[in-house]
Amino acid sequence: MRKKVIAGNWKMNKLLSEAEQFVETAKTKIPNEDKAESVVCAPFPFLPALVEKAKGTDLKIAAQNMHFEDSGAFTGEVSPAMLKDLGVTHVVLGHSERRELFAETDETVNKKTRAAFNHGLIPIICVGETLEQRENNETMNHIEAQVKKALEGLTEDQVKASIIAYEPIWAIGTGKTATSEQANEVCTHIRKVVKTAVSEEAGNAVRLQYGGSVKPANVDELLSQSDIDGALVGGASLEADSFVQLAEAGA
Ligand code: G2H
Repeated sequence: MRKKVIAGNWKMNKLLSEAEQFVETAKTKIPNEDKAESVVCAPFPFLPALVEKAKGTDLKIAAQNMHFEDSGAFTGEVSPAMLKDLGVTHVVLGHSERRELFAETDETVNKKTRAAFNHGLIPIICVGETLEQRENNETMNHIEAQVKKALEGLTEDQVKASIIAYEPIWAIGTGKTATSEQANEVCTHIRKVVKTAVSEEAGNAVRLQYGGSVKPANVDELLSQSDIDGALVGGASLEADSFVQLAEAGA
């Protein structure tokens, strides 16, 4: 059985005091780590304080991006070594907003994925198609290419430890959720791609999240699907009570 993983992606929201208040409220209410993993993906400036606040609890703190190099002349960037040093456990890579607005490519996502593992961080690798690609029946091919490139060069154990988030771009922050069948169909395909490209075992172990307008009202149905092992949640993760409800759905 794959353990469910619920990750709240705050994007560029909250101030430090609000972020700390959230963690204070959520940290004792989320399910036991043995039952489900609960992760908060916070903006960089909040990470040290949130890691400190969540210490000793089942809540894990993640970053929303990072650079692939260890250090160097990369003004404005944050390295995997810095994140690991802070106590961050996970990092979101290749979110569609980063691909669309900040020139993230399949190649940089692959470099970042490898760098994450080199520093003991678990990547949450985002893939997804545009509305145009869906309407042109290009979804499966597009997702397959994104997944294969993201995982290139990883060991089988690293692939097993990876989390891949399927986020159809047309469903992000739009209120339009993919139906649970649509979401599961793509997740089943991703698992098949991993089985073929890496191994049967890796395909069975890799955890697949759905993301795109997930909320307490639709999370149960999405999580009941055969190949959906969690959710990456934006808007509905901003309130602690809503995040806790989502996390409980994973338990
Ligand atoms: C998709 C998702 C979180 P939302 O971007 O990654 O956001 O749940 O607001 O659609």
